[in-house]
Formats: sequence, structure tokens, C-alpha cells
Amino acid sequence: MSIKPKIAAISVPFDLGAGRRGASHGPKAILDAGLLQALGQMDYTVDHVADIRLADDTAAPLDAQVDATNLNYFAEVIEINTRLAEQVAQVVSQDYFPLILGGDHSIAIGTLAGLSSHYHHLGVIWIDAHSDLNSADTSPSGNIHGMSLAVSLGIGHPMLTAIMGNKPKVKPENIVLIGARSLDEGEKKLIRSLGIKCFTMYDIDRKGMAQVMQEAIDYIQIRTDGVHLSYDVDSVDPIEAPGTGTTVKGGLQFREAHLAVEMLHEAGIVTSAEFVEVNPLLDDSNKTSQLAVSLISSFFGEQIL
Ligand code: HAR
Ligand code: MN
Ligand code: MN
Ligand code: MN
Repeated sequence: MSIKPKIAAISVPFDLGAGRRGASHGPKAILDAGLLQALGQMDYTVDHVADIRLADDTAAPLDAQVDATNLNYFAEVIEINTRLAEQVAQVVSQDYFPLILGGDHSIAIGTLAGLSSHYHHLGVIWIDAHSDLNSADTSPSGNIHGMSLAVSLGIGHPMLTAIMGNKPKVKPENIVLIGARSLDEGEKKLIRSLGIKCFTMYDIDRKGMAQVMQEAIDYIQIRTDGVHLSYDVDSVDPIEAPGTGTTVKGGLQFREAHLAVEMLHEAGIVTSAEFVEVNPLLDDSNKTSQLAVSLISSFFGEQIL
């Protein structure tokens, strides 16, 4: 990222993929915490191109038409992600750097679908306490934000995997998970059987974040034609990121969370990013939205000195 890209910010005020309401207020909270000013000070051109929303009258006919057992708000998740995928595909074709502000993590379905129109060997760096590799068969909750990476691999309900074309949007060998510490049994099996690269909190404790990130960067850059960063703020320890719906203790420390994105900036390999799961209704005096602004600023190259 030595030449500054023009950024297309896309807000996705959507929370029906999660078990608790409130992540729909995430984009506004991140903007109110000063995101555009921070990026402007760093001389980026940012066009806030869209707020992706459901059509006003969501009659949700899909729910009635198809078998969507254990897929909460199935029709709404399809609708929002179809819209988001089209918007992402459009800004990518206009040479923007897409910056998606969530919203719950189900929106990664649309982001990755849209990116797949442009990248044929898309890499994904998934920083998250979870792996979001469930399907309706394995999910303990039915919440689709716990399924978005599986859907992007082509695993899940055909109406989810068909968004923007019925093909996998990312290959298992092009994914790196970082920060995992809450994995369901079905997810563990999938990670092992597909050989997905996964740096758990154990690996981060053992090797340090700097080495983990270097290994992740080296691994992903040789095999991909673009890299998407999907940053779920629940990867960060709840002490620093209380404003999110599914906190898991034992997470990334403040500096580890920043070092990850600082190293990604330095590597210059990332071609799109999303920051998800900020829930202002659960936050403690905007701590988590401010953290998101700080992480995004570091990701775009803000330096301490
Ligand atoms: N694995 C659990 C489930 O599928 C919890 C998922 C929590 N979701 C997220 N995504 N915040 O990372 O229900
Ligand atoms: Mn707007
Ligand atoms: Mn997630
Ligand atoms: Mn998560």
C-alpha cells in the first residue's frame, strides 16, 4: 500500500445474523468515533459509497418457500448479502479499496461473494475468536454469523452458497484463521479435514503475534491474487472490546490486535477489508468503536512515530 488507494467505505447496518441485536448500530458508531477524519488526516480519499439495507417491506417469502431449519433470519441474510455482493463487485471494478463496516459477521458472505467477481485466488485473513465454519447441521445456535466462512467455501444451504454464482468464493488453502479460541466440534473437524491454516490463541501465546503474522503473510501471499482481511472485533480480549455480542475471554491484547494490522499494512498485500461485530448497545463508553477506528487507522498505515 505505498500508493494510497482510494477507499470505498460501505456501511452494513445489519444484525440479524447474530443472536443479539445491536451490531446494526456498529457502522454509525465507528463513523461517529471519527473514522473518516482519521483517514482524511492520513491523506486518503474516502468515498462513503453506500449503506446496505434490507428493502423496507421484508415480507420474507423465502422463509416459507424453502427448508431453512436452523438458519435464523435466512431470507434477510440472503437479501442483505446479495445487495452487498453487488456493491462490492461494483467498487472493486472501479479500482476502489473496499472497506466494509459491519454489522454482524454474516455479511462476510456478501463481501467475499462480491470480491470473487474480481479475484480468482482470493486469500482471506480471518481474525476472530471463532472460525464461523458452521452449517445448519453443526451450528449450536442457528445464527448465520457463525456460518459465513463455511458458506464462502461452498458449504451450507444452496441459496447462501449461490449468491453471486454457485461456486466457492475462497479455497480452504487460501484461508488463515488468527485468534481462534471458541470452536465448535463440527468446525474443528472441518479445519482439520480441509487443512485450513489456523493460528489459535495457543499459537499466539507460544510464538508471539509478530511471528504468527509473518507466517500468515508468507503463507498467503505466494498463493493468492488478492487478500481480504476479515476482522471480527471479538478476536480482541473483552477487556479492550466489551462492545460485541459474543465475547470470549483470553483474547488478543490491545497491542497484539494492532500489531497484526500494522504488519499487514507493512506487507502491502491486503486488497480489501471488513471490520465487524461492533455492538454499541453492549459497549462501555464507546471503547469498542474507538478501538475499531484505531485498528482501521493502523491498518491503513498510521504509525506511532
Ligand atoms: N460458534 C458459535 C455459533 O455458531 C458462535 C458464533 C459466534 N459468532 C460470531 N462470529 N461472533 O465470529 O453459534
Ligand atoms: Mn452514507
Ligand atoms: Mn466472526
Ligand atoms: Mn467472532
